Amino acid sequence: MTVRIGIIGAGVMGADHARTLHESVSGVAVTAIADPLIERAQAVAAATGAKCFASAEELIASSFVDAVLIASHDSAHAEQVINCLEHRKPVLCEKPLAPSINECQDLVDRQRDMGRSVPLISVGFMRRFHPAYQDLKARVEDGTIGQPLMMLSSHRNVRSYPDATSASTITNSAIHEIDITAWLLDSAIESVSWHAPKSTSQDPGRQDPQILHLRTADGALTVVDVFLNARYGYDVRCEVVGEWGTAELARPRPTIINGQMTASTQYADDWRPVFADAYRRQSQAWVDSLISGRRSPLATAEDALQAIRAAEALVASMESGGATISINHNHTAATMSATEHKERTVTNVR
Ligand code: ISE
Repeated sequence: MTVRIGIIGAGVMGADHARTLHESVSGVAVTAIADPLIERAQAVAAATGAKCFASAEELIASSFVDAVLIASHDSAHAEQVINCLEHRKPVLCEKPLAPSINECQDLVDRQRDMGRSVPLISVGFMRRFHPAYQDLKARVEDGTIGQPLMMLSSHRNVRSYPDATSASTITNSAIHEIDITAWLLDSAIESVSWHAPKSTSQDPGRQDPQILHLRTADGALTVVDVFLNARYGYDVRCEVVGEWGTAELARPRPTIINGQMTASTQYADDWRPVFADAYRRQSQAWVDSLISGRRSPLATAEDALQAIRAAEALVASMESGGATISINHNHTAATMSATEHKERTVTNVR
């Protein structure tokens, strides 16, 4: 069986997903690409012979498409996922599922109301498929380092993408750290706080870097620095400190160059080479689940809702100058406006 996939968004990630699916994933054909910039869609479609659409709606409705991968702007995700649900088509949506609690809660509710035993929504928190993160999780679970006490993480990009804000640093980039913390420690994030060191002169429009504190239900604390204009290279670090040892991601050192009395290694320019294998394994796992009819092993809409709750709480902490904000995961945010949510959480300052 071949699953025919339509990709929405022919930007950096849409193009990357198309290449990965076409060249490295079995059981799949990329049959459609949609982008409002049709030349962009055509450029991505060239290698796969996919049909091009100028609108996401047409692609989702197309009889050439069995399942949809969404790699459009974060702000378009919710509407496009709803459209996939209406057409009963499985969808892998890039993170964040949507940039607000209300939208994510709405998607969770709509999917639940469909009453399907196999949910349609999967979310692209690809780090869960990165072999080194999986090994780290296994070490935490098998007790090698004892009870995890804290996690020290860094998320450093060479340069920020255009039109980003201090808040989207959290909802678009730090959301990876939020998801990986809860997944690795197998414990929901219960409270957060946001801190600002001196900001770089490279990006005057926003606070960069940012320091985030994420406290999980079992009391562990993750400290993350997110620095989107770090310039020196794409660099992701993670060390879990346990009661009698630590486990950390090895720093990427594919080659060592020796010369001029110096040994040096190179950094990637962005996340794609670093996580190429994770993207491939995630896509293969998704396609395999579609072929077998089993539940997708990817992050769920509920996982994405938990992550955006922590992200919104961090934005609220930012807006209140660094207060500690509690997160209530039992709360149905669908009934609250974003402002009400912010007010409610800010009053929960410890
Ligand atoms: C981007 O959207 C990603 O998903 C990357 O993994 C992340 O490193 C980057 O900061 C985000 O902007």
